Amino acid sequence: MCLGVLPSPSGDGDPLAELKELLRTAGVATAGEMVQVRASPDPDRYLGRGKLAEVKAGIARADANLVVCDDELAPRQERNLEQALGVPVIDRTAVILDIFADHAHSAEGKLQVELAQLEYNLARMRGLWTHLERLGGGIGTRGPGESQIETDRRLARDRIANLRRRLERLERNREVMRARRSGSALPIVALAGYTNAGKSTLLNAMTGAGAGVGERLFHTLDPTTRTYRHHGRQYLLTDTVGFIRKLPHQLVEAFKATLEETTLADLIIHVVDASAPERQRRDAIAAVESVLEEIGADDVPRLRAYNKVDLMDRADANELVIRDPGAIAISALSGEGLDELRDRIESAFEETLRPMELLLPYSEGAMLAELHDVAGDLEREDRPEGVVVKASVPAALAHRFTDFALNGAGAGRDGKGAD
Ligand SMILES: Nc1nc2c(ncn2[C@@H]2O[C@H](COP(=O)(O)OP(=O)(O)OP(=O)(O)O)[C@@H](O)[C@H]2O)c(=O)[nH]1
Ligand SMILES: [Mg+2]
Repeated sequence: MCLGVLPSPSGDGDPLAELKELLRTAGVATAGEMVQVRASPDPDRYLGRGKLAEVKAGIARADANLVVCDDELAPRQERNLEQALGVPVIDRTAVILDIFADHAHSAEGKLQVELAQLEYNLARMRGLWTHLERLGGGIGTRGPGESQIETDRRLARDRIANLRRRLERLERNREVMRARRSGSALPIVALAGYTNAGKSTLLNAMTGAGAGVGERLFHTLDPTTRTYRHHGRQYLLTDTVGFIRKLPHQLVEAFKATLEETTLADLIIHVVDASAPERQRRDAIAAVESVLEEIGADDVPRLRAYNKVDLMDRADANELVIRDPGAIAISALSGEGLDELRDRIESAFEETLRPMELLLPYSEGAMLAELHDVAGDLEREDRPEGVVVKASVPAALAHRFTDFALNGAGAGRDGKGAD
């Protein structure tokens, strides 16, 4: 049974659609739902008293064995609701944590989820984690006795400290990898967006990678980075965990390191599911913007890509882009708009490029290969003393080639093209 509180009657769409989708992903079937319109949830019981009786009758009618609320519940609300309704009550955060627990594959992802779960449980003095499917299967979850709770809390705190240490170690490894990556100074493009927007599908379409794609929520938890070439130049493209409205705070904390991949990018492509109903789409965009702000990525240049336009009327898709200047319409599935996307990414980096004319002796084959990677297609002319090339080199890398520069072009302090 799904419950929600809305500040005002919903204009369009189903206010509990996302919660039901989350539950489906967690393997729980929805037997019924109820929404109460009130300024804010009741601080003691989430819903008003009258509504509670209605919900209780609804539970009996639908033979439901679990109640899920679309907001994060205070421990007190949860306890009172369980008492009043006679079935286990969980909140949106618990559902999301459960899905993350199921979808975490890498060592780091598993530790991050466990940390988030422990902190969530510690705050509500619950016993150790009980898997949702078991709850859905009807096993009650009355809390353990007082002394058991105390032991659990101490164990949980020790475990939290231990997890934090291990995550810090993993993060240091990740920093080394990042440094190596940025040492190559290839442009880094990060995909960000609401869960299910099509980020992994886009990564696959752009790079030929085999990243997992799923029609359920939060398919991807671990960041994946792949390369692609456009006009000869190499780019790094990173796909990472999807965002959601009311993303549990514990998860943003635990996944900070993973989410930081996004803040290190030179450009963020904000992938939007254009085929979603207007209101849902607007909420999703706002949720992503606010998480980006929270993780400190709001000053990274951004390009909004309306995906899944293959599912829409051409006119509706055009309208989206007209109303959101600078945005682009694409379909990761059909490939529509992807050439334009590559061009747009390229031009975002063009401003950071510096034209150079170099003379590379034939003994510098490795240098020529490196130049090709960072500068893409080259204009070259073979001469007896070496190859003369004209190339656009990222300003940050120009110093690597200045020894070979002709007529002082390049990394000189002429201010031209710097930064
Ligand atoms: N019709 C259509 N479907 C798409 C398109 N892009 C993605 N999809 C579908 O949308 C669903 C979600 O795609 P994913 O690529 O897994 O989405 P994601 O953003 O990586 O999702 P999370 O990893 O859960 O955050 C899948 O069923 C895809 O096949 C598109 O351009 N058109
Ligand atoms: Mg994905």
